[in-house]
Amino acid sequence: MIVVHHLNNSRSQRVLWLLEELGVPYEVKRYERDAATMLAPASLRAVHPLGKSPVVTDGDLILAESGAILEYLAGRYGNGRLVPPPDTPARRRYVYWMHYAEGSAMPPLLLKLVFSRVETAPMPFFVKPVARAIVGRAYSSFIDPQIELHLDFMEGELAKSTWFAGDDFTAADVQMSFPLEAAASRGGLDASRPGLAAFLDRIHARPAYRKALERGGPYELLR
Ligand SMILES: N[C@@H](CCC(=O)N[C@@H](CS)C(=O)NCC(=O)O)C(=O)O
Repeated sequence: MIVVHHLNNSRSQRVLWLLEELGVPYEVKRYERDAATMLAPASLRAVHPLGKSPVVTDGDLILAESGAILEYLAGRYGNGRLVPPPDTPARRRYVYWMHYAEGSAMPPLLLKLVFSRVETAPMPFFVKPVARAIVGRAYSSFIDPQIELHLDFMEGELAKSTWFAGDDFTAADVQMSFPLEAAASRGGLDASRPGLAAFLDRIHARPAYRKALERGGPYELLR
């Protein structure tokens, strides 16, 4: 039996979603973030040394890293579904977006999260203005322009086809959902980018997405 080690409000939500799309049975083992640090509990390190989510176990296999997990599950259980045929333009786009989601789209969104925590962290009152100035500079000189650059790029790409790899929904759309949901939560993604907003509306309406929310519990991305 596949076990998804699921941390609340995290990337493992998209693993549940993919499994619902594939109609494959699975168990969910839940882990709760520490309320102060937002880190995963130490018990997740007993499953995988990094102690990050998602981790999936399937028999003797222990697999981390969401892109690798989605590739494994779609390849092993998909019978050709949700992955474009090899050596096609759609497959090349599929591979690109599978890597782009965590390799390029997430880093500036993660920086935004980290710097926003610095801004609100408890500190002596005389340090606060300095901290705010440093955070503001990081936002304006790098983080916000990078997020805008990526959002514009993704908006342009989604103007070419309904889904990221082409006209068919694939596991790459599942992988891309997390940076876009994170951008909607903390990166300024709104209706001014209609292609991306419509993508989010489309995925949120999918029955498998909704079923995965029922299995995973409340899902509210960190801001
Ligand atoms: N690139 C990894 C990132 C894994 C990751 O950082 N997961 C976050 C949840 S969204 C986590 O476990 N955070 C808690 C922690 O670092 O303790 C992936 O896509 O699986």
